[in-house]
Amino acid sequence: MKKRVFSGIQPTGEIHIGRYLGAIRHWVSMQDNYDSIICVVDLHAITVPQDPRLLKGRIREFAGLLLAAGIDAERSILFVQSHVSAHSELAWILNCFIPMGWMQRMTQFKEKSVKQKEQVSVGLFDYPALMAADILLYDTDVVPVGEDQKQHVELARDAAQRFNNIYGETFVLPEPVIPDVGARIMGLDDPNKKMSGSEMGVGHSIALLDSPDVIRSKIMKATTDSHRDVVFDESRPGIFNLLTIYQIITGEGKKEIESRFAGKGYGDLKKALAEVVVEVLRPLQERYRQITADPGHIDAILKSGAEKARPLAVRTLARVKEKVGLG
Ligand code: ATP
Ligand code: LTN
Repeated sequence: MKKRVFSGIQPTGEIHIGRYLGAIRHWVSMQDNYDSIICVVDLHAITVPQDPRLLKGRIREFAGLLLAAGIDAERSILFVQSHVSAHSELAWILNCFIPMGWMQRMTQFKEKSVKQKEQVSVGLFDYPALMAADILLYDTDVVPVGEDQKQHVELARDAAQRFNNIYGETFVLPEPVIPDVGARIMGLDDPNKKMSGSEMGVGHSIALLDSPDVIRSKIMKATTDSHRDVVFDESRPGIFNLLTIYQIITGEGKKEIESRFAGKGYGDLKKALAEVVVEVLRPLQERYRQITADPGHIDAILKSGAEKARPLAVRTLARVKEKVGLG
């Protein structure tokens, strides 16, 4: 039997190349060897304020981009979190087993709540419990995510273990899978900050639907430093980030890349990088146009995805309720 892989993406902001290189591209390649489930996590999106009209459109747009990036609805289950109510139900039950102390250690909450002060929602604090429910409902073995989500997957694993210790074998223990290269793509404008969809400054990120000219202009303006030589040096975060993106897309080794740019400057790297990014996104953008040409297509895929996910989730939820003595 194939192992189960589950991962999710929040339909907020734009899909940038950080999300693509750090996570989505791995979901696509894992479809061959794993039983794969990909979820557009709209309930997570509302942990911070959202415009309802934009949110609904984004859910479809994100699903379309995942399909265009290579998620195959025949081989993977692609669905929207709020279409399967078991996610909310299990999140509540898990809430009652996850100690406050564990949640208080979550670094993402600490970072995100600084900006919102007292207005921060209880949902944002509880975000990892809902994420644990997403993962545990499907007897997930592996969770491919970027570096920033590792702590959340570990909390899901700890929650599963705690529940199993109290009630006996109930949940499969999931493991995070973090890529060796590209687990944390940095902002082009500020290479000390993670490239983020909620960070909307012009020149911060490259969106999957950016035109070739926009991509070229953003990369040429990317923040670097005053050195000249093009080498992988982590103490020069700007150039290191550009080289990392180049490395992932071309699949070349570090030494090979350094010798390609020996005697050349940052400008040469930027020009070459812009072209490889344009070329990797070109077919994806073309597929996105085809997919969205039929307005009913994405909705039909999401409906069928929820129909496939629901019975799996309901079965786990029933097992949990039985153990806890509910109903
Ligand atoms: P944001 O910072 O925009 O709020 P996020 O990480 O919270 O982004 P998602 O879009 O849900 O939001 O992330 C989808 C996947 O992409 C996750 O596995 C996440 O770890 C990964 N990811 C997001 N940004 C990056 C990045 N800059 N580098 C590598 N992986 C990333
Ligand atoms: N919190 C994740 C999105 C997410 C997720 C999941 C990822 C929600 N539920 C379950 C993996 C498994 C993020 O990237 N911001």
